[in-house]
Amino acid sequence: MAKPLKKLVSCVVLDLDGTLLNTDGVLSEVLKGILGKYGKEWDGREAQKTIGKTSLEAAAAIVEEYGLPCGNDEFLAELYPVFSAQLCNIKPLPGANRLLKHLSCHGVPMALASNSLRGSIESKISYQQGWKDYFSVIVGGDEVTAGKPSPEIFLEAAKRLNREPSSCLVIEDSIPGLTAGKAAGMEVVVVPSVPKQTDLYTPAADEVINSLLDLQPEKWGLPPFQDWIEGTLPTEPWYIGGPVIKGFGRGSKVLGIPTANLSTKGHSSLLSEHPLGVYFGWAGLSTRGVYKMVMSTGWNPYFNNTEKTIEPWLLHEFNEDFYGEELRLVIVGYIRPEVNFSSLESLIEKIHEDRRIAERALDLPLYSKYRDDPYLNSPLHSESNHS
Ligand code: ADP
Ligand code: RBF
Ligand code: MG
Repeated sequence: MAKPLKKLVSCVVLDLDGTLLNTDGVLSEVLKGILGKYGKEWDGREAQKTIGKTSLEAAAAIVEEYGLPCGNDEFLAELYPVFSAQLCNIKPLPGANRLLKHLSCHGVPMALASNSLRGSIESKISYQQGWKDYFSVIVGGDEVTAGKPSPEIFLEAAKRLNREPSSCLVIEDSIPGLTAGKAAGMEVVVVPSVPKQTDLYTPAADEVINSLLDLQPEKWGLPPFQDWIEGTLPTEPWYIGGPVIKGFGRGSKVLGIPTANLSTKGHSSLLSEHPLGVYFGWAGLSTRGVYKMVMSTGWNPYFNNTEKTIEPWLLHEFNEDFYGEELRLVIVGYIRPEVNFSSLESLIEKIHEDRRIAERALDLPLYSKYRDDPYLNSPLHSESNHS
C-alpha cells in the first residue's frame, strides 16, 4: 500500500482520557453507582455528551440529562472522591503502551494535553508503568484560561516543547479535542472513542483511525513501527469460545465465505480490550480438529449491522454445517480494521487477501506454536480462566 507523506512533524501531543486511557470504563461504573442512589439508571448512552469535556461541563451535561435534583458543583463534589479512588483501575487503551514505547525509544518528544486538572492527570498516569517518563510536558485544563475546544492547551504544549504548532502531531479521540488541535494549527489524527461515527470527524481531521494499532507514524515523518510481520501484528493471544450460533445467513450465500459466528454476549470485556477488526489464529472444534482461522469482529461496515459480531472463517472445507458445536478460538495476531467498501466484489477480494495473509503467517513458528494450545480442545469451562 502506498503511504504518502502527509506532513513532517517532530513531536506528538496526546490527549489522555479516551485516547490513551479507557477512563470511560471506570467512569461509567462510578456513574452507575451514583445515579442509582438518585433512582436513575445510567445507560451509557449519554457518555458521548461527556467525552472531551472538562469535569464541570461533563457533570452539567449529566445533571441536565437525568434531571438530577442537585447543582452541578454538588454533583461533581459527590462524584469526585468516588472516581478518584478508582483511578488505579483505569486501563490503557489497546495500542497505547506500544505507541508510547515506540515514540519514546526513538526520542520523539511527547506532551500530554488534557482538559483534566493537572493533578488528576498526574495521578492517572502514576498508575501506568513508565508513563511518567514518557512525557516531557503535561498541560492540564487548570493551567490555561479555556479548555478544549479552545486551542490554548495545545498552544501551551507546543510552547513548552519548544516547537512550532505546525510541527506537532495531535492524537485525540473527541470532537472538542479535534477542534482545538486544528485551531492550534496542528496536524490531528482522531481515534474516535465512539464507534460508527467516523463521518463526524473526517471533514476536519487529517486522518481518522480505528485504534492506536493503526497509526502509521511514517505518514507524518516519524519512525515507522517495526513490529509488523508479513502483514500481521502479533498480539498477546486471547481466547474466545462458545457454541456456533446462527448469523445473518449472509456469509455463504452473499459472499461465498461462511463464518461460524460466536455470541458476543459474555465476551464484552474481552472485545473492549481489543480493537474491533480483522484477526487470525487457530480454531478448535472438539469432535473435528484444529484449523487455521481468519475472522472479523465488529459492525460489518459494508452491511452497517446494528449489532457487533464475531465471525471466524475456518480455513478448511467442511461437508456440513456445525451449528451448536463448541468452537474454541486462540487469536494470535491482528491484520487490519474493518472498513467499508464501494462494492461487494472488493469486500470479497479483501477477505480473500486476509485469508492468504493469515494462512502464510500461521506457518511462522511465532504463530504456529499456538496450534497445540490445550484451550483448543479442552472440556468446557469459564472464559475467565483465560483472560
Ligand atoms: P450464518 O450467518 O448463520 O453464520 P454463514 O453463511 O456465515 O451463516 O454460514 C456459517 C455456517 O457454515 C457456520 O455456522 C458453519 O456451521 C458452516 N461452515 C461450513 N464451513 C465453514 C467454514 N469453513 N468456516 C466457518 N463456518 C463454516
Ligand atoms: N465486513 C465489512 O463490512 N468490512 C470488512 O472489512 C470486513 N472484513 C472481514 C474480514 C474477514 C476475514 C471476515 C471473515 C469477514 C469480514 N467482514 C467484513 C464481515 C462480513 O461482512 C461478514 O462475515 C458477512 O457479512 C457475514 O455476516
Ligand atoms: Mg456467519
